[in-house]
Amino acid sequence: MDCIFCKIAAGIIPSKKVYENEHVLAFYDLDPQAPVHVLIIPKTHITSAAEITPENSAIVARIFEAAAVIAEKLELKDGFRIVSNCGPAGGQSVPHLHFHLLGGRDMTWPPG
Ligand code: DGP
Repeated sequence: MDCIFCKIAAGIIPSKKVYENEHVLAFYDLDPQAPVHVLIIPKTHITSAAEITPENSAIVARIFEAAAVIAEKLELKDGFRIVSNCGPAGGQSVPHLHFHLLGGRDMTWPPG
């Protein structure tokens, strides 16, 4: 298991958990880019959004269901942003599918 987020999902590397169910784990990002910066990951290894297929795409729905629960729990009443960086040009640094949930400040557009 040579994947940081697989190790976090397995509890081998500690994280500050926000939400967890059978399929999904959410924890605070080590390098927050907003007052609230949570990473939501599938517990099973999928490398990136580019690896989503009809066979594994249900996890994306589970992740967005978790995002709505987390946003409610963290009182992001004014809104939030969900981002998934994909591949080197997309700015992905950890090759395990993850969604950044950012909130607590006004977001800018376009992102850098
Ligand atoms: P990305 O660059 O989109 O692949 O996002 C990866 C994020 O993961 C980045 O914001 C920093 C965060 N990160 C990397 N390693 C760890 C870790 O060990 N623990 C936590 N909580 N976050 C991590």
